[in-house]
Amino acid sequence: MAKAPKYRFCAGPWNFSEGRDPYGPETRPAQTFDWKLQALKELGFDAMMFHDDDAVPEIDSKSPAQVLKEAKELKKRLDGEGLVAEMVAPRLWFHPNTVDGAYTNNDKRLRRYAIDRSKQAIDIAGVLGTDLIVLWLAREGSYLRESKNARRSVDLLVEAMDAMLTHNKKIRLAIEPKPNEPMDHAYIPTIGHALAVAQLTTAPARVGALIESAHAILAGLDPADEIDFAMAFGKLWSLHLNDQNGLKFDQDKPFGSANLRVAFNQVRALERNAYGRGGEFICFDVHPFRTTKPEHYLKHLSNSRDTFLRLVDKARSYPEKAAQALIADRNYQDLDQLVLNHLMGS
Ligand code: XLS
Ligand code: MG
Repeated sequence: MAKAPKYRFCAGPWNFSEGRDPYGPETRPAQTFDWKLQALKELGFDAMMFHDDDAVPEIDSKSPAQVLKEAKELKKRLDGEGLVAEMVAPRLWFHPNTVDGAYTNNDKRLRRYAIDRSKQAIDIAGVLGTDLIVLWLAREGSYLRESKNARRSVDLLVEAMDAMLTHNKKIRLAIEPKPNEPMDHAYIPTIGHALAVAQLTTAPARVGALIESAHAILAGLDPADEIDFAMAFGKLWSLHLNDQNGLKFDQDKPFGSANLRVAFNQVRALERNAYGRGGEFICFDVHPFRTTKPEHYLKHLSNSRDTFLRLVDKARSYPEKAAQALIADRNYQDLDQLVLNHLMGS
């Protein structure tokens, strides 16, 4: 088993969310960007991940020159705090132009908006010093099957990615699949879909993936298998660890909160593939519970990291020999118990 380097941790400003859900308002005060930067410092995290408008608020109302100026100011602040920008993701699901999708919108003019905004996100990433662009394709899918042509949508996605890859020959695109929510069905629901689409672009080597645990679970898959699959192609460029209790709305629970064994297997997959060797970060895309009080604002992040690190110990102390003997004997009954005993600490 290749040894993974020391893990480095990352979170985004949206991970300090305020508790709003479709049925009720915020339950915690909004914190400023500076407060969030300090929080990551306090946690000892190494990086921040950004949507384009996390980096430059109200981006659509600003000139390209103003956007770059603000991105430069942000870069200075990050340098000052010793934090790096892990990625930039164009937020293509908020603006009225993206109501019916971004790259796969049926209206050509609105598709143009999505591509232009993505190019601007790439420029921001350049200023922030990261080559990683994350594409969570939130509204690329359908609410009703007949409203869009799924075959044409694949072409449109490839066209958009080609435009981005051409705009800057150094960037890498990491597709973050999610099978549903907000859409009924998304066009890129799994890592297999993401890597297949990568092959249709003009620069397949620069198109990879980001796995989010909850999204894989929502697709009915085991996130550990998704990690192994992506890493077999050398294509896991980022990771959003969290947890999800079954097939319902995206919960973004702390890592390991719903299923410790599934979390353990993700850590084992990361360890056996030496995730992080290429400089990749462990990002937690987790949210505080709605009930979380303001004084516990950082707990979902510190707890996720604690669980992650304890599971790294568990992965490294896993009784591999005993497990192999049980596998050779096809004694999966006792293999199952060996895993449970190991996780329970005996
Ligand atoms: C939402 C996604 C989102 C992305 C970044 O479900 O996880 O937070 O990670 O755009
Ligand atoms: Mg995510």
